[in-house]
Amino acid sequence: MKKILKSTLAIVAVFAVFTSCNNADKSSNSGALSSNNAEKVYVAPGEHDSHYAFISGGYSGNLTVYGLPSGRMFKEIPVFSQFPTNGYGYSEETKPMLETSYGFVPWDDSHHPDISQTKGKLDGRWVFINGNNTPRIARISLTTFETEEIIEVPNSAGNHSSSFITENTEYVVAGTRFSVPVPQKDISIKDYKGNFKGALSFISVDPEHGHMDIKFQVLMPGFNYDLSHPGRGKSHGWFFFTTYNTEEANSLLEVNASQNDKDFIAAINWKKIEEYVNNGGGTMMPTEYAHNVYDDDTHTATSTMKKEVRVVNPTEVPGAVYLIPTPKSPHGCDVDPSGEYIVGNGKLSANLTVHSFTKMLDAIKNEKFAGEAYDIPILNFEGVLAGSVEQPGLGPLHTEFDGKGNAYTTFFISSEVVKWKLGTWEVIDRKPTYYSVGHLTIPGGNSAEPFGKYMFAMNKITKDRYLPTGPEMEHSAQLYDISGDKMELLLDFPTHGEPHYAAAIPAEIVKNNSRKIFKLSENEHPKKALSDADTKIVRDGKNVHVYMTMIRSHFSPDNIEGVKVGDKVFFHITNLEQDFDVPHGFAMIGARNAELLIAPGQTRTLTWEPQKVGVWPFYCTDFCSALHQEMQGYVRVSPANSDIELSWSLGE
Ligand code: RUQ
Ligand code: CUA
Repeated sequence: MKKILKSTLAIVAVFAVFTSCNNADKSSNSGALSSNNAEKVYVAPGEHDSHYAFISGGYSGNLTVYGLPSGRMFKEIPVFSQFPTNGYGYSEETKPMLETSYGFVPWDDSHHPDISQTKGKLDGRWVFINGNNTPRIARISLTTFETEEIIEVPNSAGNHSSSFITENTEYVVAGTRFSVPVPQKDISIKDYKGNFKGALSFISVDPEHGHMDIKFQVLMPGFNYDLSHPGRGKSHGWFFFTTYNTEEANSLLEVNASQNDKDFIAAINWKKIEEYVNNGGGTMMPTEYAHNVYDDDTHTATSTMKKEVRVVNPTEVPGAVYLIPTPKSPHGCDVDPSGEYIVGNGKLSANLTVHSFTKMLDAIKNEKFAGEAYDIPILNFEGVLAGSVEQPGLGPLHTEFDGKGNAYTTFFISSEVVKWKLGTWEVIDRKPTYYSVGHLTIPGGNSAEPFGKYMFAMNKITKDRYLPTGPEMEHSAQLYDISGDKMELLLDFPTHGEPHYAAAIPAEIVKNNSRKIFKLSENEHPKKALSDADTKIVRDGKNVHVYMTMIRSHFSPDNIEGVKVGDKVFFHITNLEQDFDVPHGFAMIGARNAELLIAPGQTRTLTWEPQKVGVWPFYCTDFCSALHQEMQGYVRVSPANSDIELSWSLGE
């Protein structure tokens, strides 16, 4: 115990030394970029970037869209968090997106975006991302750049080894970081060992519309499942998950989960389990999870509560689950483009361990086992080992690939990216990062066909890289040119929230499908108004429904009377514009809500409960024309007992 504490302290001390010397070193490492490098990131005014980067917003719960190589931020897409900027999670149409089995949950911690693939190549249709805290997986459309679907993941807690997709987007996979009692029950925390379970969920994706459905969950031993990646090419059909805390400790994990010399990578033959399940295998377990789907035609989301999920015990399907010993509390689990190499980034290990898929199959066939854990065979470490990169750095976290036989690994403690060669395991280059890098991304770097021109590192500590902004700084990414033998630092750019990972893709694959407007002729919102003739106000008890339109530069109607204190007013507003990039906003004084930002052709609803007698204005929040400041209206609010009838007008 003493010894373990000591080594943990030693690592902390090393970390401190490294960060401080980064500081002292700074002048020699920055500011000296050649003008050649500046040209490489210069995108002239009006020109477009060559790549999109979708960067997770971490504890913002959202996803941000950037351009590469400029590092310019284009958009924040709301996913798991309410977003007052456009009313996501505030409007009646989008509130159902944030429903869960715990009720309305307006926030999450988003981690790992992954772009859909066909035959192992990025196809640019959707981005998936996981909510870590209240386990959920979201699907975002890359035509509308809006969140279209969110599915909750039951029996999971700390949905971290997610959301990675198989090579034809057959499944998006979600694994639990925290093991928990399954099903949940009231037991002592001390009874963790042997009683808690780690659910690995395989969520099927409908190839046409992308709709998600939990096909099955594998109930694994109570380890922590940290990250995962699919097999590809020859290893398609398998999925790999790193584990730590194979000690199954339930307290002071920084010490107690660092005891085993090796933890495991769990190898799951999902094809085999899929077949078992298709033949009726597994057990339906009662549970509750929300499935929320947004419809582009009705412009409305619906939430359905599902009541059961199919679970599979690994011992039910012989030959489907194996454990590969991997030093030492591995974090990232990365598979190279060919599908042969599986990299286990052992956080506390001196060397970087790479497993061979071919040797794994051989070890399984010849039963080169080193024991078992909860009846799951443990493969012989040497029997599966492809090789290791000797002492490449301190604290490896994640690895990506350039498609030219090279791998790039981030080292948190020594704060650097190290380039090494697959097969020979030799280190080719290393470059410092400022500071303490977590994930890195190469466009397509976790697919069969990476686009190995750029790599960017996402750093956890920003410190002195930018002008200070008080005690808290935004995190910082650094873009490198990796087209040559040596990596070249090109650019620093700030990121939003804490980016845990990013998915990036050449712009051509996405940009031509990007939607410009929603057609009014296809608007199926039940409360739409497509012309002045459709506008009206309907009272239903204390509920008042306003069917309103907006177009440059007025609302119809813009004068409303007959609303009373104690009413609930629903403004159903349709934006009649059919031009690209002409949204209108809607804000109502005293609304305990947010604004609505309504895209051309879309209908949105804001709820307002007037509290005070008077005449109250509303207005458009988005400067939409020279007469934007004229885009306004009034609602007269009378006392609760008033007998003023509803009336409305425009231009009278
Ligand atoms: S984590 S810094 Cu959420 Cu992906 Cu590794
Ligand atoms: Cu519409 Cu400003």
